[in-house]
Amino acid sequence: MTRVITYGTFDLFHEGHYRLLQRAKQLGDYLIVGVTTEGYDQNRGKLNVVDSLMTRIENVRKTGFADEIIIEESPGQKFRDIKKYHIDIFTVGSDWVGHFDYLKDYCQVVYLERTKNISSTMLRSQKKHIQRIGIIGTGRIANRFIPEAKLVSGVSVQGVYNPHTESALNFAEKWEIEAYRELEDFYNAIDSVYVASPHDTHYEYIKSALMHGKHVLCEKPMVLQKEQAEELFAYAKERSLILFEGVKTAYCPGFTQLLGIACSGMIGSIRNVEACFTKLEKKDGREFTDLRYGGSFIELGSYCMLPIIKMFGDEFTEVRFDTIDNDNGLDLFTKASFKYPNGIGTATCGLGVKSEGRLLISGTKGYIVAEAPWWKTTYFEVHHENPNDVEKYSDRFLGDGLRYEISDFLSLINGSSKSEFKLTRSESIAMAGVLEKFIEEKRG
Ligand code: C2G
Repeated sequence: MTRVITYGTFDLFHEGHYRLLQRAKQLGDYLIVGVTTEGYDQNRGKLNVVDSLMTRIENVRKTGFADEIIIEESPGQKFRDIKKYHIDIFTVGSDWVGHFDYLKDYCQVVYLERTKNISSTMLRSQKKHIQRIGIIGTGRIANRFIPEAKLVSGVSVQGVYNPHTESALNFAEKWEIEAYRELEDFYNAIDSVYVASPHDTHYEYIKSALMHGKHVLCEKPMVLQKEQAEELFAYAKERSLILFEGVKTAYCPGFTQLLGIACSGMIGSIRNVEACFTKLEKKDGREFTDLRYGGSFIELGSYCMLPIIKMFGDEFTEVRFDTIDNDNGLDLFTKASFKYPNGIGTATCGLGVKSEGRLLISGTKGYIVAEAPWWKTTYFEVHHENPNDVEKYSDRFLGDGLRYEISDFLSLINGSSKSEFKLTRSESIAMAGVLEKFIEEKRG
C-alpha cells in the first residue's frame, strides 16, 4: 500500500485545494492530510486565516479524498509524521518547489502543479470572497510580492500584465500565474491590482484600474504630483473602491507600535523627528540613470517622510531640500528639512552615500530611537534624562514585510476600516506634494 501525505491551511476552501487533494489521493492508496493550526500559521507568518481549524478540517473531510486527517502544529513535524505514519510520498503544490527537498532522504517528494486560476464560479458560491490580484509590472518588487501574498489568506495572485510581453511571459512562468497580453483581459480575470510598474506609469495604470472597477494597491511613491493623488483618491471614493499606497513600513507591526508609544506621552510632546535611509546601489541601475524619476529622494523619500508626517501631520510651514548630486544631476544624497509650528523633521536619503540609517523621535520628556533597518522595525528603545532609564520594545517583521500591507489592503476591501489610520489619504497626498516640489525645484 502506498501511503501519501500532504499539508495545508485550506482556508476559504477553493478548487485549487480540491484539485490538489484529488491528485494527492491518486498518487497512492492511502492519503493523510495535515491541516495547520492557527498557532502554527501564526508562527510561520501566515496572516488573515479566516476559517476555524474545525471548519478547515471539515472542508477537507467533505472532499472525500482524505483517509485520515491530522493537525500540523509545529515546525519539524513533517519529518516526524513521515516516520510515524510510514509515508512513501510527500506531496504539496508546485508553489513550494524545492522547499521540501530536504524530505527526499526519507520518502519521495512530489510537487503537483498548482491551480493557476481560481474561477469566479467557485468564488460566487463562497460567503467570503477571495481577492484575485493581478500584478502590473515584473520588476524586483513584483518578485517579492508573490511569496508574500501567498502568506495572506484570502488573496490569490492570478496573473500579470506588462506591455513587454516577453517579460510578462517569463514572470508568469516563474511564478506559475497567467500572463495577459491585453489589459482588458487582465482586468476581466481579477478583482484588484497591484501596481509595481515604473513610477511615471503609476498614474495612468491606477486610473485605468479604477475605471475598470478594481481596487488598487500601488507601490510607493504612488504618484509624484499632489493634484494627481487628490484626483485618484476622489475617483476611488466616488466608485467605492480602495486605493492604497504601499509604503510597507506604515503597515508593519513594529512601526505601528513605535508610533503608538511616541504618541502616548511617554516622551512628552514631540519636537524633532530625524529619519535616515541609505542604500548603496549599482551605478548602472534605474535609480542612477532615470534622469527625471531616479535619485535618492524619489527612491527612498517616502520611507523617511513617513514618520515625520505621521508625527507632525501634513501642514508643515516649510520644506527645504539640500542635495549632493551626481554628474548627471541626480541626487546621491538628500536632506529634506521640514518646519512645523512646534517641530522640526529631517528626512535623509542616500543612494551614493552611506550613513547610519536611524529613526530618532525627540520629545520634551525623552526620545525614541530605532536603528537601521528601522523601516522594517523590529526593535526600538525609549530613553529618558536618566541614562539608566531605558525601555526596550520588539516586534516581529516577517519575510519582506509586504504581507502586512497586503493584509491591511484586504481588510479595507472587506469593509474593515481599522487599519485606515496607518497611512491616510491626506498623508499620501502630502507625500506626493513634497515629491512634486522636489522635482520642480531640482529638475524643473
Ligand atoms: N494549492 C494549489 N493551487 C492553488 C492554491 C493552493 O495547488 N491555487 C495547494 C498548495 O500548494 C498546497 C495546498 O493547496 O499544497 C494547500 O494550500 P494552502 O492552504 O495555501 O496551504 P500552504 O500554505 O500551501 O501550506 O505546512 C503547510 C504546507 O507547507 C502547505
